[in-house]
Amino acid sequence: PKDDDGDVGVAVQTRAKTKRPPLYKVLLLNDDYTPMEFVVHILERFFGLNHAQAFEIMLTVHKKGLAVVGVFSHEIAETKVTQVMDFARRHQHPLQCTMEKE
Ligand code: TYC
Repeated sequence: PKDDDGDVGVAVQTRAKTKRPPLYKVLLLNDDYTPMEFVVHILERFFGLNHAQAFEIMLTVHKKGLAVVGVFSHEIAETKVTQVMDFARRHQHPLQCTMEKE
């Protein structure tokens, strides 16, 4: 149709927003009962850390109360939390692992 309304057309180019999926921090919490070696084992087994890295993060949790173990997509973070919580429960340790949006 003919554009005779007298307005001044302005073509607005908008940038296509490329939405990155939100990331989630997986946190390990300290407690007084879970053995240090058990925590180190979990960090090696479920987070692919070498022994030195695992020991370092375990000590950080022990001293500071918690630490970020890794940052993942929602689905991967949920899987890690479930794996840690199931493994801890099976061994009757009170270890707590949670996730939070970054
Ligand atoms: N505080 C525990 C102890 O002294 C060790 C520990 C470290 C427990 C990290 C939990 O996420 C944890 N045996």
